[in-house]
Amino acid sequence: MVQQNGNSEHPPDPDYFQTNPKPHNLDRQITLARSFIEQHARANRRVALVTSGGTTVPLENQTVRFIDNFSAGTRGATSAEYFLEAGYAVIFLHRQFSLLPYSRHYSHSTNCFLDFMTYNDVGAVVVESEYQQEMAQVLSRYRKAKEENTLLLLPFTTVNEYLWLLRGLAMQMRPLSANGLFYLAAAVSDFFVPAERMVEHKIQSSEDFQEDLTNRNGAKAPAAHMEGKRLVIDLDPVPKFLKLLVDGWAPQSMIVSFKLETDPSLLAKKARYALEKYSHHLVIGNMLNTRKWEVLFVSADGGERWIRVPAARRSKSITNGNLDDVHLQGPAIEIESWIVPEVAKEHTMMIEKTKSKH
Ligand code: 9Z3
Repeated sequence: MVQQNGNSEHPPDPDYFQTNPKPHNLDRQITLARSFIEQHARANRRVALVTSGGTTVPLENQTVRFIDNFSAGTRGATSAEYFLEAGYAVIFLHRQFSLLPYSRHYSHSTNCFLDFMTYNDVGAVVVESEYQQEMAQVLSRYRKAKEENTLLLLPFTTVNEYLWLLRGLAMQMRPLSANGLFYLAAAVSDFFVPAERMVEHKIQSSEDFQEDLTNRNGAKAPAAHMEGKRLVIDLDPVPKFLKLLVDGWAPQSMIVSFKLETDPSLLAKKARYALEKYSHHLVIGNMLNTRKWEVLFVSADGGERWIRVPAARRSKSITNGNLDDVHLQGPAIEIESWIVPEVAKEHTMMIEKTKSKH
């Protein structure tokens, strides 16, 4: 249960962190983040925590099966690059093996790095001449981030790892005060299997090998079990971590969340609802099918506005080639190159406001 205490500066964490195990590498990840944040706090640099990719919900402790959340990590990885360009240091909290800043340009099945390579006259492997210029630009930005230590990559897989990391990182970001920004693009599970209802071993589909669930000595009913030939899954709701983040873990940072919908009639309503419920700064709404070229900004001041890349500037690869009759006018635009500067502008306003209060 989350205890309600509107006046408390740091509301107590819910039972969640008492009853769900701390990931084995959490301390190491938090230590890395601490020194990264200290470095950038000393330089008075803004730090963005960008979350990216989908969380999983394991059905077994020794996990063979799990439920996944949709996200390739494009939004997060692309946004992280634009935050770095805007002068932020970035903690990139991402689903392991999802897209990463910079390498994303050459890691997907549609842009496999091998397709950019060739042999030169003496048989050495080189980049094809037509890709040299673009790759040189990506490489120089990547190397700059490495040299200046402005990009920290931290992976998660399960929703449990994500929640522990988000909480731990938020606590570390407190000294940044208003210079901290949370940009929550990860697709986070709404339902999960709590540790106390997780089975240890692979669920057996064959009736001949199913576990006997009688006489469990008062242990709670497992969240996933077989009933004859049917697999029955009964999930708990994930605690409302955005509320905890806003009220308790990072009350002075700017917090931007994303809202993903598939029914267009719900998007604005649900985005506004989330903003009012959690009282953070900005919700960016997006539809599954159009997310790569349009998003809806819903702000705390009541404002609602769409950001749209016109058809003539959308990449064919993101529209599945559906733009054959549209005459491209200039290079394709990534929508994140418009989203991130807008977020940074709002962040500047928030920082100014905070300063004028002191
Ligand atoms: C998003 O809405 C992201 O923009 C996408 C990005 C997951 C659509 P891709 O990685 O996709 O580019 O393939 N993220 C937020 C999804 C989410 O779980 N939001 C929660 C909700 O809608 C609130 S935090 O309730």
